Amino acid sequence: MPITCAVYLPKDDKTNGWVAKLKAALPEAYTVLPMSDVTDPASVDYAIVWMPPAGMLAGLPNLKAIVSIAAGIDHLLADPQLPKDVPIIRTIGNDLTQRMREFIALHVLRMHRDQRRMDTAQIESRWDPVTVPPANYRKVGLMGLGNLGKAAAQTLAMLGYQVRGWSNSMKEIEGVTCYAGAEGFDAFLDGLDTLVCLLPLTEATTGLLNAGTFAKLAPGAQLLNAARGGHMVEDDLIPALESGQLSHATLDVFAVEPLPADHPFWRHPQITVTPHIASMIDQATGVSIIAANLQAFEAGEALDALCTPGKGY
Ligand code: NDP
Ligand code: OXD
Repeated sequence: MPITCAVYLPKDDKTNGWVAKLKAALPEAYTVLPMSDVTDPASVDYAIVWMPPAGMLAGLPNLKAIVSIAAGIDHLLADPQLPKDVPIIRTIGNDLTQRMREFIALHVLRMHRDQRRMDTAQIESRWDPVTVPPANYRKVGLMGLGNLGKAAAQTLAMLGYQVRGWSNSMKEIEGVTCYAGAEGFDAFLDGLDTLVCLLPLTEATTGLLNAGTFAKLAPGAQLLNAARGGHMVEDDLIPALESGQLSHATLDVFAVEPLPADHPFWRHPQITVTPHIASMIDQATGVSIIAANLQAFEAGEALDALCTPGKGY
């Protein structure tokens, strides 16, 4: 019996690219096809998907696992008809962690060193020297200490920042002061100069970046959200920037993506917008991770990428 893998991404050309590369990467025993070509839903063993429409996965009665073409699984859990007993395998790996390390280091440094001011001065041919304190004077806090948050925290610690981290369960990470749970949240936030969000989007983390949270940071603090748009109450951001509570925000993720052209974030001088590219997966990397995960799962091997049922991430 072939092992059938059906692939879905919202754009057909993307789906076809993933299908072609997965076919090339997997042994002959695997049949890979676009979800739109499935004629017998009962034959599908694995659904490999990004943002499937609600109900699509419920229509596949014999799934062995659902593969998220992303580290986040919120795009699956948003489906009220998601089959609850089918394991979910997320797509994580060293390349993706490395890309996130780079993105976080780049933008924490850019905000700390006031690079936007230099960029603006250059456009105006204006010599505008400014001095800022070095990293060891600055407190940076990472919300989320999973694959990505831990690596980002270690990178920032290496750069000399005073680093704090916050997670569900208490961690021990060299060079990082750790806090956990709702009871540790205020102490974690207290007086931070930069707040970085690398949490999964769950019921408990939705809207955590809000006016109340911003008020606990140092005046003029900086915000970096590279997790999900749903973590931030978007209406609270511009008032916090205009009151001086925040001095800059760098946002890679938004409530609505792509960010609509008339959204005020695009033109705000204290906001940097990037188009959800912090650790964007490329097909070659994604395919090699997914092909290895599928074969390990078929062989009954333990997988770091397997989500714990009911945990929500
Ligand atoms: P992990 O699942 O490895 O880590 C999640 C971390 O968040 C864990 O440390 C977990 O705590 C913590 N956490 C979860 N819920 C809470 C809570 N309620 N309170 C406090 N801490 C909590 O995720 P990754 O690091 O792999 O990825 C994080 C997110 O980053 C993804 O879910 C995705 O949304 C986003 N992402 C964004 C990308 C981009 O390009 N912008 C690219 C890739 C991912 P504990 O360790 O105790 O379980
Ligand atoms: C992810 C993402 O979750 O790219 O992997 O956002």
